Amino acid sequence: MGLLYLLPVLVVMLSTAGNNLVNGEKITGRCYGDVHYEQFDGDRFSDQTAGAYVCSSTKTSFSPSSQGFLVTIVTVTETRRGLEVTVIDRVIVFYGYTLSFSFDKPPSTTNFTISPPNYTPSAVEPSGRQVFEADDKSYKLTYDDGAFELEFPSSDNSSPIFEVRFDGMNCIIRLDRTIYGGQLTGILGNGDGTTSDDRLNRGGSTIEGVAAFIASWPA
Ligand SMILES: [Ca+2]
Repeated sequence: MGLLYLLPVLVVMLSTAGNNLVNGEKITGRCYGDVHYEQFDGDRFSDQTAGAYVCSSTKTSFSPSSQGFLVTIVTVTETRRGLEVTVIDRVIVFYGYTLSFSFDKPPSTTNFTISPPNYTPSAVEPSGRQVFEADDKSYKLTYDDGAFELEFPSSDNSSPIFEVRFDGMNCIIRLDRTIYGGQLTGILGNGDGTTSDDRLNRGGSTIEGVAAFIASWPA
C-alpha cells in the first residue's frame, strides 16, 4: 500500500519538474498509478481494466498536421506486495505522423525504437542519459533508466508546444493551449476548457460509465 500512497507525491514532482521549460498557457493531462486519469479539462476518474488505449490524440481534422500527435498507453495487471494492481507498462508516442517513439518499462536500447531510422543518439551524457535529436528539426528525446521526456518546441524554439513525460509509472502530457485546445480526442478529453464534454467515444457520442468510456478508446 505504501507505493500507492506515494503516487500523488510522485505526480506532483513530475508535474512541476518542467516548469522552468515552459512559457505561456499550458494544459496538462495525466495517466498515472493504478490507473488514474486526469483530463486536460480537470475531470478525474480511475479504471483498472488492462488493455491498450488512446490516451490522447489530435483530431483527424487538426491542422497543421505536422503538429498532430497520438499517445497510447498499454496497461497490465500485476501483483505487487500481495495486491493486484493495474499499471502503465508502456507508452507509445507518435508526432507529426512521421516520428514515433516506443518504450517499454524501463526503456532500454534493445526495446527502444525510433523512426525515421536515421535518428540516432547524438550524445550520451556521463549519467547514461541519451539525447536524440533530428538532423534538421528541433525534436528532442532524453531518457534515463525507467523514464523519458519528450519535448517538441515551437517553430521559433521559444518553448515546447507538446511534452510527454513518463517515469515508468506515470504519464504526463503538457500542451500549448493556443495550438491544441479543443483539438483533442481520447481518454484525456478535448482540452477546450469545458469539463462536461469530455466523455465522448470516437464517433462523438457521450459514453456513460468510466469503464465503458475507456473501453471505447482501444489503441
Ligand atoms: Ca472539454
